[in-house]
Amino acid sequence: SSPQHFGITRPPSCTDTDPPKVLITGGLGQLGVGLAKLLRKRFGKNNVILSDIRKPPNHVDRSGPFIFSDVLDSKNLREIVVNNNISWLVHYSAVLSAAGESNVALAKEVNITGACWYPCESATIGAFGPSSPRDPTPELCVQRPRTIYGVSKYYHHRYALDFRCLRYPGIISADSQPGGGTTDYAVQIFHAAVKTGRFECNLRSDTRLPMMYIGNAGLVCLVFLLEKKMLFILRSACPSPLPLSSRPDDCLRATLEILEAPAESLLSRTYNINATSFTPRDLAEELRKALPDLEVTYSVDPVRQAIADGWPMALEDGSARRDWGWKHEYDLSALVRTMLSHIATSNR
Ligand code: AKB
Repeated sequence: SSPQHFGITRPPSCTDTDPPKVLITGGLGQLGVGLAKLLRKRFGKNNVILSDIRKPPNHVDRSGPFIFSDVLDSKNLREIVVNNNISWLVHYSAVLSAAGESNVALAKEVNITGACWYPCESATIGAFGPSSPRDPTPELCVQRPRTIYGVSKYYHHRYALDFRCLRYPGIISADSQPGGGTTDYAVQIFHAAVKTGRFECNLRSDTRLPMMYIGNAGLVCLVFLLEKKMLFILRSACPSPLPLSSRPDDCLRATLEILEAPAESLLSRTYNINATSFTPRDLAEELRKALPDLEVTYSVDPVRQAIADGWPMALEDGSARRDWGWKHEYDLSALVRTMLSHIATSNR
């Protein structure tokens, strides 16, 4: 099928005076709910529509509009864009890497056919393959991804879409769970560590992958401040300097920054972003500083291991730092302290 832009030909721009009307597809995955919350605060709750093919679970913020949208149904999408005067379209629908390998037909549909419409897309380390340099992986290099998930992220080069694309590392979130990915272990281990003190990891202990934190530590820290007894946790939970505002954390901030960057500063349309990079062993060691009895065993899933072995170990992100001032704030230790404090608060 040929690409269609639904009339969205202008890239997003922070010089626009009217707030954008935003549609987020695949909004109930790991990233969409947090992004909707952030964009609603910035542009008004009715200007950001979260969409998915599933019913939102109860914990999802219902303060703004939620609608059904199926990225495989171009007529449905066209109607949504036209009826709601959408000007920014953030495409988060995807079947993740390991799930994609077990259902290639579905991944092709969602990740390739479903991605051909978008002026603004997200991608991940899955866009690279074993023939790309892995440590660090530059912005411009041989890609040749081996998974169907990766092929689909590469496919946009075939279309002359005017869009902004971020290549995310594995994303670590406290309040949303990934599903069917290769980097999922790095979220699951936190919940298992707190709940049972044990975790069985499906990647080898020395598998190094790039990772990034998503969350809103500023708000959490403020909550802690109100409860004086939690002051100690506040101090150990936040990276320094303490983010005592509602400044969003790495992944959401990067997303907002690229969406709002002046078009003329973007020398590229596709950017790698990097934060930290670690192995399951590094993560377990860092977790043991807070939970010394944590036991981690390894039962390698050959599909996930083969995917991880062909992915970047770290991403080179000099262009994002140069063009729109990208700067990460969460290294491994800040990420672990913040995740643990989030999980502790939500379990109280
Ligand atoms: C996955 O593991 O498939 C995703 C990704 C890194 O793209 N989290």
